[in-house]
Amino acid sequence: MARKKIALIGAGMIGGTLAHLCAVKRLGDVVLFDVVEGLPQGKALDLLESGPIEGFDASIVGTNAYADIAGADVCIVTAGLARKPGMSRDDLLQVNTKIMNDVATSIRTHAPNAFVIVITNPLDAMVTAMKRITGFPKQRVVGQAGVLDSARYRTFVAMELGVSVQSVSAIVLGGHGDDMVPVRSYCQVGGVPVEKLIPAARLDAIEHRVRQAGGEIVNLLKTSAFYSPAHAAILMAEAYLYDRKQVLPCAALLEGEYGVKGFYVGVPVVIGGGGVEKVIEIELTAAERQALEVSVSHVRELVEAAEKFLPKA
Ligand code: TXD
Repeated sequence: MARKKIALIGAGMIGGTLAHLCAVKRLGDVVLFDVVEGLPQGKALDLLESGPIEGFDASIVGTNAYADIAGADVCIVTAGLARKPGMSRDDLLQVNTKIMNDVATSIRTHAPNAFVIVITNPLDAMVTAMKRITGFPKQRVVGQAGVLDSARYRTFVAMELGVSVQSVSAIVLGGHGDDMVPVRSYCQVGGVPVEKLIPAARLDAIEHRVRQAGGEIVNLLKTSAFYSPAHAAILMAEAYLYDRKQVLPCAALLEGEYGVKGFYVGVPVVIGGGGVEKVIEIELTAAERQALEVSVSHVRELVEAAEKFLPKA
């Protein structure tokens, strides 16, 4: 049985971390692509040389040639500019939409059967562009945001209560913007609704921090988060490669679910060998439903703004 092949498009902070995780988790052979010469080759060689120490023997290739991603089973896309302090996710729209157009065209040509996970910001517009340009079925194009955003929610609730993050489950819905929707009514600590354990005012503050969590890291690091987004995307890749049927919040193309048609929105989905196999619809409180509508309206504006940078459909 051939090893799985994982193509990482973008060899920056997240791309390099993804390659590292693929190697240590033995997910398969890795191709690390970037337009910058030397960057993917250097990271790939450095990682390859850690193989004898760590005990992995996957092929890890760094390249500037798209032909090397041929036949990839999974493509994880981080190509683009990262957000700098003071820059909104939306500022990145024009430049990253053009990059996504190139990347998607190349994936369509060289890896036509791949499961594609998009990470590049602004996420909702980038994943939409990827779907549009590749023309892949919706099951095979997904965006990573919700796994990370809900991990942040879990982290902050666990910190508040002094309990293990493993005891906290949470979902964040909507777009990957400042109006994402941490769903309080589904957040639980060891099966206990979080509202029974943390006063509403504190939960308001925690949820505000979740919505601003990307910016909090940017302010500290002067660039965006990379460990946690990489781990989140790897969890999604594993669910696909191992046919886990895992329920994860991801940006998925909605066709009527949650009253949304034709837009990528963060919702709980089942990821297995068929890709995004199912969208799970959950009942929301009136306030949560309204917050989701606001978030979706911003996704719509963002996607429409990106349209003008894409070739005509
Ligand atoms: O949860 C999420 N979805 C995110 C998304 C969380 C954090 C950061 N998120 C976004 O991911 C971030 O705003 C960026 O748009 C991407 C990648 O973040 P990263 O920190 O890895 O950015 P880097 O280090 O700048 O890496 C981007 C690489 C860099 O090496 C460029 O040379 C390369 O992308 N690049 C390209 N690669 C291939 N093809 C093209 N055209 C290209 N242009 C730039």
